[in-house]
Amino acid sequence: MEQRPVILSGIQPSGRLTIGHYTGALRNWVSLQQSHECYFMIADLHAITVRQDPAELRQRTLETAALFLACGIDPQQSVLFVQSHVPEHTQLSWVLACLTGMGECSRMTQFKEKSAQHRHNVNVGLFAYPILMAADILLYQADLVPVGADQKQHLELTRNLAERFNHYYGTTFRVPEPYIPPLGAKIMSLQEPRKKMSKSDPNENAVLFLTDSPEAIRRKIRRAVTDSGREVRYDEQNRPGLSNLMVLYHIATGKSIADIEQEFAGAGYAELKAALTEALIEFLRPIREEFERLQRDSGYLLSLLAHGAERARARAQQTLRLVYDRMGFLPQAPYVEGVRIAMEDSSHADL
Ligand code: ATP
Ligand code: LTN
Repeated sequence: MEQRPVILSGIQPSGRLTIGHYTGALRNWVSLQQSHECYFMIADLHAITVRQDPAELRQRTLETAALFLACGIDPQQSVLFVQSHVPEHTQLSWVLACLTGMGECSRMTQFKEKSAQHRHNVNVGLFAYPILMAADILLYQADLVPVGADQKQHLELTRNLAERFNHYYGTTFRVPEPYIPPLGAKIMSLQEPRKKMSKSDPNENAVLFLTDSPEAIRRKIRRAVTDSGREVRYDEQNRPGLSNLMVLYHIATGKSIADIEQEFAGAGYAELKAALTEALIEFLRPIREEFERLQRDSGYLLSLLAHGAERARARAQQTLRLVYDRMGFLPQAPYVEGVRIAMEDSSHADL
């Protein structure tokens, strides 16, 4: 059988997923899953780099799985799994940590931002976050990693670590390429359009969740901050608020930016907002309905994740074995009953 190129990507279950997760990640996962062998992961180990309530984390993990499916991930085609179910991720992460310079981690933008945001909990996990991410990717020998623009720097570190390992120990890892969509790689906050839309924003009106009701969508788009001016013309630099809404309209309708400009020629922001509201309501409705249906069937979700972990682990184990061998770790011989081991002979045997 022809080998398809491999994809790995992940999302943390650290909150409700937003339209940003859809455009930056999920939408591209769905469109690539037919032509690639895909591993889609719920990154729960990454989520604990900031404090999580245990009951909530458990619930969010299942919710995230339900949303992956509701957005169109097909479990017949793609492997869907939870990161902590595959212990090889943390094992490879340690090996890679021993190849990473302190400076490489401390210069990561996400680390700088998160350590400023969580000043009272700047932990070693937050610092080593991108090393675990590199392990996630390299374990699966991924060719392509579809992510939003904010993850580009982490992907560069991953590529450097793969090349470094290959250089010291012989070719072991595929060096992955990022896949960052040309439009929608960074959906901005509806309230502060120069800031990324983030699931942990305390201002609910700034964030469009994939599970928002029509009423919530109406309210949030009505209140969305736009820029001065009247004309509907895409200009990310000078009119980030308007441009963000145009990208959302593109996502919800499939229309190109040029067609959108033409559609609203002579009209103003109010018309765009009205059309966008209706388009988003219709676009998100089937996702929300499917999500609600799946939510009621946690047994199904759990068994799907168990099967996914088994399939993911089969691939991860192969890479880890190779890595351990290349590093010079002594292979563990099988224990055979009846063969005396040194300890039994020694005078300390019964200590
Ligand atoms: P946090 O919980 O710290 O806000 P996050 O939401 O950025 O984190 P993840 O949940 O792990 O982090 O994000 C998963 C994927 O979604 C990544 O590929 C990320 O780039 C993408 N993504 C997240 N927010 C956006 C956004 N506003 N626009 C585009 N892509 C996004
Ligand atoms: N750090 C990513 C989530 C993530 C990921 C990965 C993405 C964890 N492991 C592996 C791609 C590949 C983020 O978006 N915050």
